Amino acid sequence: MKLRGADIVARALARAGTRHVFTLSGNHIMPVFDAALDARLPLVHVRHEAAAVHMADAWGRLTGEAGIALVTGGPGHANAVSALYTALAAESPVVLLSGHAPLNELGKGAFQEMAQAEMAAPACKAAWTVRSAQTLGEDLACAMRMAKAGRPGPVHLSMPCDLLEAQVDVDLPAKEDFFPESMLPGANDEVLDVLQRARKPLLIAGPALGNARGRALLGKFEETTRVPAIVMESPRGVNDPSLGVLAEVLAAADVVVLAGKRRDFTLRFGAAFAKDCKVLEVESGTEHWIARAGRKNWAKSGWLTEVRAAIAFRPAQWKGLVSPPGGPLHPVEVGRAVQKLLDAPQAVLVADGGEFGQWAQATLAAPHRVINGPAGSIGAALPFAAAAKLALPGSNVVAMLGDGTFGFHSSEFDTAVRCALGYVAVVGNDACWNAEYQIQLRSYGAARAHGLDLLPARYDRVAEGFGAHGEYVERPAELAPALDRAARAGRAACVNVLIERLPAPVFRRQDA
Ligand SMILES: Cc1ncc(C[n+]2csc(CCOP(=O)(O)OP(=O)(O)O)c2C)c(N)n1
Repeated sequence: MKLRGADIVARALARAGTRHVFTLSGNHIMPVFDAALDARLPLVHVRHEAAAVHMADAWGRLTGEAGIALVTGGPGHANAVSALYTALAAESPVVLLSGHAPLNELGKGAFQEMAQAEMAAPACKAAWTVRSAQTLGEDLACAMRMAKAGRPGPVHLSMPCDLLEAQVDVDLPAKEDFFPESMLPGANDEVLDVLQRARKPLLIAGPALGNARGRALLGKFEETTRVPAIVMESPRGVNDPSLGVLAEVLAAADVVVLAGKRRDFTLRFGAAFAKDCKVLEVESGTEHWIARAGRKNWAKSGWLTEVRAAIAFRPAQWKGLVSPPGGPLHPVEVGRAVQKLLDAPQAVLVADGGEFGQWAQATLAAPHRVINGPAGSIGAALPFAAAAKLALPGSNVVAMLGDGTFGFHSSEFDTAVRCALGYVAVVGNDACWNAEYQIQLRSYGAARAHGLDLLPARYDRVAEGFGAHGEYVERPAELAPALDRAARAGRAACVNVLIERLPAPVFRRQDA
């Protein structure tokens, strides 16, 4: 069948079941925009290329499908690359498709010519440039398979625009070519034997099991074996406030299985465990050996209860904590009010930013969570929330973000309004890049803290300017009604809350 290269791309994406393409237009990819019409491929046009990748990332994490971002060559591609790092660290299946200068002009100074695959490679599982229109479909299928296979992650494909315009005689890949073969049982029962013999075993999973499906699997494993199963996906590692005082019990474990979890900085490269603790690293087949756990008998002990209590630990005084009536609000009080929106089926919590993001993770629980993840990169909250609303349209989606973080992708309120994506963004406004300010206070002292102030800006009005709903909260009594109005607004909303400039919590049980 004779097809234009761009039609191969659009039809192949449609055949793979792609529900949304997150994109920002540009010369090199306009043929794909054109081809998307006939292929009935829905495009979500965003305001910055990094937002397209962040949306594809959240889509990948929430649905397990490869999230597709489509951007133009050169500067558009360069803008997109920074966001790949977050997807890589979060082990999210993303395919970044970038337009590219034409092959027949390379080396001669073509418009926006750039070594794109080389630029993306450090933040990708694989990155390459398509060499022939004939292989466009195959290359795309391969990229989608690679993004999802094994430990998921981003894959980049640069598509020279002369190939997108070329007419070739080629068949599209078959539907099954876009999906990895089901994982073979990799590890064997050995891991289970070691766990069975341990007194204080732990299973620590990496971010790829941090989605609802992964957490359900781990919950079942924990129920069967009474081996505590924990996901670590925060840049604060064992000090992740959503894990309470886990650090205290971690040192008591005698066997730790790292299931697709790296022994990296988040575990202090292994120093988080006792010296004589046996650490097993299991890279593949995790789901299979977890599923086989039911075949064995498992002893009961108080260890699971002890670990669960450590994770659930929050300072007792938080319960009665109230902010001064005139404000600013304490982040715990913000969390308490926001939790009501998340106590709903399929609700999604997005947490991003410095200290406020950590407060959010310490105080809030939801069936789905999308956080900036081990990359520790701030800024993705609004694109994440938009993609979450596309993935789970009937759900409450709440994004908690710092005021500094708001600025990275504030124009995504335009995308949210245009695409009718009604999430609630709660901005913790302390007029500061507080996480870095806290570093200055700790490391250099108050007299040398400088350069990190922000204006106490009206982010709610910025959102209103894009047609979203805005709320401004100065006093504690205003918060609950503002959240309620925001949730009922029927469109994206920004609740701008003036908060105290506090360091994120790090728990010790003696604080109880
Ligand atoms: C892309 C990126 N740039 C810079 C940083 C460094 N950084 C981490 S937290 C933070 C401050 C965030 O400020 P804000 O969003 O206002 O949250 P707050 O800490 O004030 O609660 C900065 C600059 C980062 N992690 N990622």
